[in-house]
Amino acid sequence: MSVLRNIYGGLKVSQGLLSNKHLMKYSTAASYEYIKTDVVGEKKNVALITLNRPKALNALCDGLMTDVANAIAKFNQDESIGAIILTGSEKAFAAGADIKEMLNNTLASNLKTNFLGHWTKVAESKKPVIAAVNGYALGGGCELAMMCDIIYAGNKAKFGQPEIAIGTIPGAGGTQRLTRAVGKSKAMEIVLTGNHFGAEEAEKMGLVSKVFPPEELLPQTIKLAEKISSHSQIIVQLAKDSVNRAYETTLREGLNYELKLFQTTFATEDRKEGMTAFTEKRAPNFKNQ
Ligand code: DAK
Repeated sequence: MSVLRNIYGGLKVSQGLLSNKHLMKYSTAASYEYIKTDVVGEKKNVALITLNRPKALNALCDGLMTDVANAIAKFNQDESIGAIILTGSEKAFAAGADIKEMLNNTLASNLKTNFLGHWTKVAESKKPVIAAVNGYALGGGCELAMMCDIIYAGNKAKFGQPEIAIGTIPGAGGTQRLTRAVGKSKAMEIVLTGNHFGAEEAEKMGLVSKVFPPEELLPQTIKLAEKISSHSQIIVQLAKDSVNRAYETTLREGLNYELKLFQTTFATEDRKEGMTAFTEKRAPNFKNQ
């Protein structure tokens, strides 16, 4: 188990075994088969979901995605949580949907069961979700990362949409979110070849915000999540909603939507508190009201 460099001054943190006064195990009542959940950060306001199916490189079987959807729903209801991190292991964020599980599916069975329909829960999270990607993020793994709001990556991460090589196409955003993120030519190259690409290339394309040495990835992601969590949760929610609108609409309509949400912030106590704190030269005390 690699020891991560600690961002909080001297305490040691082991990936997947987060247990000191800054990193507290989440409710023991929450039991999941394929993921681990923790609450981390100085103020214990960051949720950490770790995909934990190591023998299959975190292949995203139905049960794993059900666990992820349930954990995200649970953390969304928890007022103490300001942001959620989704991560995997040093070898794999996730090597895609579980090929063995879907091997014998048919069109009829897919339609009848709405196969993998619950994946949308990640993208629907009200609270920001940050992907911390080390290792493989392939197929559905890359799509899962793209459902998150921000992607940070370790410098050995490998992204790709290799579905074409197994006789299918991306089904959870690999032709849509990817194209919006990196443009048509790059997306076509990635989807039509199935080639893997590294973290630095992903950053250059705009798919990934920042790249770190693998052992620094999680501490840096926690730091980012803590910063987001320090703001008013309701204002963060509006800001996230407004950025997401840019993917769905024209510029004119998007600007209109943004303006309305900006004006709406003036109906909140937190907007008043934020501006008052600025004029009084003190830190704001947001109440999520
Ligand atoms: N599914 C099932 N098992 C997998 C897997 C996968 N995607 N990836 C790896 N594994 C398993 C391997 O079978 C192996 O298991 P055993 O043989 O030991 O039982 C174990 O993990 C270790 O893998 P390898 O032996 O292959 O390890 P290597 O280091 O040699 O290679 C690799 C690592 C990541 C390059 C390789 O495993 C690989 O190419 N994996 C498959 C990558 C892939 O093709 N991914 C795309 C799958 S299709 C949708 C949502 C999502 C999707 C579609 C629709 N909706 C919401 C509608 C997504 C589809 C996909 O992702």
